[in-house]
Amino acid sequence: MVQVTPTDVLVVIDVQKDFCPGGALAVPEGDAVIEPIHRLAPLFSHIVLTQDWHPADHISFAGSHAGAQPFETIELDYGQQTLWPTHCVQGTPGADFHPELKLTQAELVLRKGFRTRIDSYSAFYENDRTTPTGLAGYLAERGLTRVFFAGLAYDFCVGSSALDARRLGLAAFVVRDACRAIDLNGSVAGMDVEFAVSGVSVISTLDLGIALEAN
Ligand code: VGL
Ligand code: ZN
Repeated sequence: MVQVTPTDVLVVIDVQKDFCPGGALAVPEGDAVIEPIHRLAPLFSHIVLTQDWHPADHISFAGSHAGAQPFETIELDYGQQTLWPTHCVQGTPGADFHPELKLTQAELVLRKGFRTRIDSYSAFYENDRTTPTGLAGYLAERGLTRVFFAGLAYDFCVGSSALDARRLGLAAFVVRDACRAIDLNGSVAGMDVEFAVSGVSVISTLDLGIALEAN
């Protein structure tokens, strides 16, 4: 069992229409995270939402590179970058939070990936690994030191965020059954290993005392 305390924060990553079935970059069963997240939410005194928020000509879109296909990897000045279908374009319906997600108590909505030339999987640092989003400072100033993650996708934005939380010296918990994965070229297994190496705790809603229908 893990006991949630008042200085813990739940960070809900990218539960947006484009990452759910029918969306531009649909994660298998992406919308299935909503129910467990709604069950988790009342345990937390603080909730932060992230929103993937790209300009239409974003560098992570296959369409921004002549001859490139979605899910290919290319080399950019900051390293390897997977190319994605155009998704979560600023102000489009696909960038909206899933309409069934009801977390009006969330205290911060953090947008990321808004710089044309850098992608941002992590809620803390963009993919150049140096440009901060401001979330580390926000959590520090508010005295929030343990971060619980849920949402989409386990192997990209949830995973990168949890790893960065550890690098920042925060305790990081990923609520596995409140996440769904893309699973591209072994990315789930790779993330599992990185979590183990970095000290990210992978837990379930049951560890937080929640019995889901699906458990
Ligand atoms: C994500 C790929 C591209 C995510 C965002 O939220 O995991 N994945 N943009
Ligand atoms: Zn994105």
